[in-house]
Amino acid sequence: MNTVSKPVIPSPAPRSSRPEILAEEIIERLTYRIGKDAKVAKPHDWLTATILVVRDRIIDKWMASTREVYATGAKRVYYLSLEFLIGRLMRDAVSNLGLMEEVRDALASLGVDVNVIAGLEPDAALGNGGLGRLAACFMESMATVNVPAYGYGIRYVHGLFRQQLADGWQVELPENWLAHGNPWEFERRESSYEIGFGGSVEFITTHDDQPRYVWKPAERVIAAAFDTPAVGWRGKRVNTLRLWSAQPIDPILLDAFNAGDHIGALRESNKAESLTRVLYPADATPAGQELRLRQEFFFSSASLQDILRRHLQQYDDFTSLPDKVAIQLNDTHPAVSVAELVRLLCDVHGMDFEQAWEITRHTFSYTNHTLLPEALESWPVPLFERLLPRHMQIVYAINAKILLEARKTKNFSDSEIRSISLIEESGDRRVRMGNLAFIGSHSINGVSALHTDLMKVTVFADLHKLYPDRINNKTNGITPRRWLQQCNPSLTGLIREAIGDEFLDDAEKLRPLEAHASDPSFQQKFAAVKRANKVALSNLVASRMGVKLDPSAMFDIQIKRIHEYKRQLLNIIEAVALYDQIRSHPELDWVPRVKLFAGKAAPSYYNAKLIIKLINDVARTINNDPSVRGLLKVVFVPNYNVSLAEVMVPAADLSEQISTAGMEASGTGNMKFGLNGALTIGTLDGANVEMRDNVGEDNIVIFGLRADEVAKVRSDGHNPRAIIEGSRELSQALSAIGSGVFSPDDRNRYTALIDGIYSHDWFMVAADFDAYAQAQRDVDQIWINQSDWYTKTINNTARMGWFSSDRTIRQYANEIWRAG
Ligand code: GFP
Repeated sequence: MNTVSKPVIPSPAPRSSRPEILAEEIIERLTYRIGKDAKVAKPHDWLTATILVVRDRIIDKWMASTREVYATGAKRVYYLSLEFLIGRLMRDAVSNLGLMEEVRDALASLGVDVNVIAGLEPDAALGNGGLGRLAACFMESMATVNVPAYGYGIRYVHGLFRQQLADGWQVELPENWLAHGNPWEFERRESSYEIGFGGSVEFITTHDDQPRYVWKPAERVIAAAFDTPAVGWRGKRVNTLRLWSAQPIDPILLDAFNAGDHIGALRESNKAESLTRVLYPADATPAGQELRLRQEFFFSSASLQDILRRHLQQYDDFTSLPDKVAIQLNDTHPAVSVAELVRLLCDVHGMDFEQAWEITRHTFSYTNHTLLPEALESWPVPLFERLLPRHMQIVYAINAKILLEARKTKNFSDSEIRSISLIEESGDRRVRMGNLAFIGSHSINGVSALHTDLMKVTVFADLHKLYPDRINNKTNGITPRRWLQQCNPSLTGLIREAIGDEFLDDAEKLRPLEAHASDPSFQQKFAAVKRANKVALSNLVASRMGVKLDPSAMFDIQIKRIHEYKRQLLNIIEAVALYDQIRSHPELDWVPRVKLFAGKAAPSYYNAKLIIKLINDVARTINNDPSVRGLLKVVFVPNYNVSLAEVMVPAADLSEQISTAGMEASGTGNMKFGLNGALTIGTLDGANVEMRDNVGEDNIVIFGLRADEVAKVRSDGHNPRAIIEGSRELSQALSAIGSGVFSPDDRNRYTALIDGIYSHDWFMVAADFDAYAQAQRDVDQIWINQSDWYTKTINNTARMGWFSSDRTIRQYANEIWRAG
């Protein structure tokens, strides 16, 4: 008998958060962890030391949250996303722990300004736009509403490129967020998995006479885990964001090295590491296709191996997987997971195909973020087959099963069969990842009511007919912690004064603010907060760009990825038309406006980059024209990222949400602006529709064709030339741009761009122009009556609570995951 009893390991003593204790600990970390004397410490050292102290206060809660799931057997949610657009973390963590004042005081006692060091934290820009930012908001909300969750993604060494402007053109520079190390993350060397590519598949019979397929990959890399804690509001729960980094199996080929081939000795190692080196931008060239598919498989396989390992450790077998595990596929990027889970269950764990397929389908759910056909991923069959030969077999096996079922049970016609097939047959044969994600999931959700309805009749019409119960809607949301409390502390303070603190825990409790919407003294305070935020943005613009803005002008802002369907072009053409009007009618009372733009264009997206150049060309002309008398300014603020959004959103008077109806799945910027007291000018697209329903028609300015009208115009045959000829303002603006008024150095620069509007106008710029211009003049009329303006904008803040991502996550948890 073993007489040695197990030692009782004590938990660390709870830590005090009194400022003097925090200050002591900061000095301690600075000295012993960073190895710096306080006398010579640089601001970055203070930042790291502070993060380490805050992090310790998170860890206790993190461990408790993890232990609790093991103890209770609660279901775990896994959010697989190729993108997490996190931004900075310190303010988020400190504020969610309720330690803002204590940390500020502790640092002040050491002569350090918290705002200065918080501003040094690099943005973790591991995403392109709304999709990645949604994943970051969801991580925070899952912890807030107490869902045991893991985010899984890639630890890109270089996040989204840094954007600079050179003579008004976008220039992409590498981003280096890890340059000073990353104090938030923990490397988990023990959690690493082998990931294979290429090679062949063998069919063997095991010693117990079981037939099995064995994939013999030609290449292997290691996926190593890096964990970052995700803290919920009031620090109640801490979840894990696990990001994978690729590492070589052999760091160096010593034989080659010793034979004098020093570069060749590192070739394998470089190849492995290049897998997770850069975030691959959306809409990029075919050249990067293979890398992108490799990234997708790499992180899917690593995540699934990790999920199965954890499940097996706790539950012994996989039949309980759908009861204990929910895996959400964020877009099609992780869709190869469907085939990978079947492979792992069958080939590695010996399950038969039918059972593996049932388990897979009940475990996955899929979120679609776009209806744009070009954005629905598909891979050339030869590429897929070469890189993932076993998965190709599984895709064919799934396809055979589903197509037979459709033919037999639903009598599907040939054309319906073609449209639900996992293999695209027209032109080059391709594997359709949208169909794979759909077929492999028990729930498929859109991200706004309109988008979900359109999914049913467009991209997934036939799959919806086959599985009518699977498509459902989960309208997006944003976390009010980052997008109100942290980015707009003055407004938060003002709201607390007016209606108390309940809204901090439940954003829908902002409603009582409605009672103050018409109160002149509250309006004055609201306006003062807005003005201070506009001054802050003006200071940023002055220091970065040397452009002076007048904070009493209307700040009219459009910030998001640059894309033709998002219609920055419509906005800038309207600015040109307004410029003409101001010059032709100096006698009228024009409302002074500053039109601000920010956003990045995918490096290979020529028209998007040209639109950036156009905005800058127009800005230069208008801003230097004395006859405008400062009534109109146009500014493109470079290097849009989460931190810049945190300054621009609170400073907006007018929010531009003007996509071609039917093309923006949801939008989430629209929600951020509304929450921070901006009026929206927008089309009935994406979540704008639900915003109108929530804030009321009087509190939003809607214009333009609706989604069904856009579809009709397109199918009936659109004649943009006739429309342009019928609109004096539009035709003048287009001919000014097209003929080189704004580009005297290259008169033909915009000819093709403008010709596109004349010839097909796919994005309905001409079709919507007059309605948009009229809506802008309506906005001016509201602005002139400032009391009316603030009634509307206060109502926006009051009624935006439903768009909290806490609500969205509760719906996912109750209706899809059945967890939490
Ligand atoms: C995409 C869609 C948006 C949607 C987000 C999140 O984001 O309409 O709001 O995903 O669901 F297009 P972007 O990359 O366009 O920002």
